[in-house]
Amino acid sequence: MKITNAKVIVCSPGRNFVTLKIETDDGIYGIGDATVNGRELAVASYLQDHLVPCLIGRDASQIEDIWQYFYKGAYWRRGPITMAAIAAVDVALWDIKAKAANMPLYQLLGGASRTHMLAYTHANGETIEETVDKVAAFKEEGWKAIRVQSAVPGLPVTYGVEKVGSLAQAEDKPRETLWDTPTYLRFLPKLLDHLRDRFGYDLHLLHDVHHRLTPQEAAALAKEVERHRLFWLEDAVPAENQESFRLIRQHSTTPLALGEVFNSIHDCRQLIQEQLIDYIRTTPLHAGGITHVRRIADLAGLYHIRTACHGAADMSPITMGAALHFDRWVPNFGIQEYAFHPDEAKNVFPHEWHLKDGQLYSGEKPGHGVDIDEKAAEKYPYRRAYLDVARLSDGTMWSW
Ligand code: KDG
Ligand code: MG
Repeated sequence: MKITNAKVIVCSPGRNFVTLKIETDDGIYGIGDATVNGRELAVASYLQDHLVPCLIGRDASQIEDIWQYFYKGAYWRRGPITMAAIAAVDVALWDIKAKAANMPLYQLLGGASRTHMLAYTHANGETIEETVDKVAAFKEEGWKAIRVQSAVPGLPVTYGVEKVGSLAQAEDKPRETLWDTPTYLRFLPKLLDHLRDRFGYDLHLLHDVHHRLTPQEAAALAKEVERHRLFWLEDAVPAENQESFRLIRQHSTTPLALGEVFNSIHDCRQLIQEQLIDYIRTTPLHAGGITHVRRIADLAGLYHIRTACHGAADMSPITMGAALHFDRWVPNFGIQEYAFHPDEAKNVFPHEWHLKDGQLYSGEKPGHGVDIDEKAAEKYPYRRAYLDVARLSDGTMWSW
């Protein structure tokens, strides 16, 4: 089965998405997501200008060889743009292979380890009361796990407290937000106190620190919130320095999650081998496709670490489809993040996966079960968009 054509489709149905569609000489096509939020055109060019010309004429069934060809052949290995581009090729090829085999993708990976996936979504409130109300509403809908973020009084904008699906779409330049660690550290335990008072302990609560703390601050926070028995504390510290997680680990038993920004197994090798985390958040998009995330998952499994694919709305419904087939198979599955896509995106990307009572289902259609309506995509041209940045009150740049 030869690759006859590959095209890059950039569209903005509510937010920007970059899609690769690979076509073959026997009429089967597959699609992969290459979206890197805020840097979409860089990865579109990487695909269009550098990978697509090398794809034409190749045997679409050689997924592993094509992965190695682009990874080793780049010479400049790893990095979010390279790995997202390779991921789009990889996911599209797995889609093609599964369609050719007339099987849902999870069957090709080794078959189902579970019928459906535990998922968590986001309760983001402007006030503690609003966050509590949103948690109550999600609980009522059947959600078993909820990420809780609340605006921190005194800070004009707080991470996560945004309209669903429209995170950070500033078009001219990044919005500058203010960060203050002591204010946040005083506030978060109060939010969690309210939530545990109201809902007890029979509900999984998660919280995303979004890379804002130092290891010492994170260790103190993780220790303080042990009493709230979180499902996890996410991205407590920027993780370039993997060994900094030792300090947090030595001081607390609060479960730790990270890895949504990682793009290869080397970004998390030490974290995994020293058992410094509990959940690894790499996705089949930013971490090199199904081919690479399954390697990360296998390494993690040796150390009792479970998977928790990033599922923000800034990855297209294709990534959710690929992740759910991966989740359906992976033996050491933990949880799947789910953030609601804008309605326009659901129309551009018809999909088989679905949500029911706070659980996710992969669907049974051959392939990963997500398609692209190219005519509909044309109605939503690309709009430049940026993620926020953060500064301290004296102007110092901070991690957002
Ligand atoms: O593009 C950045 C988002 O994907 C990120 O802010 C979302 O942290 C996130 C999460 O946990 O979903
Ligand atoms: Mg996160």
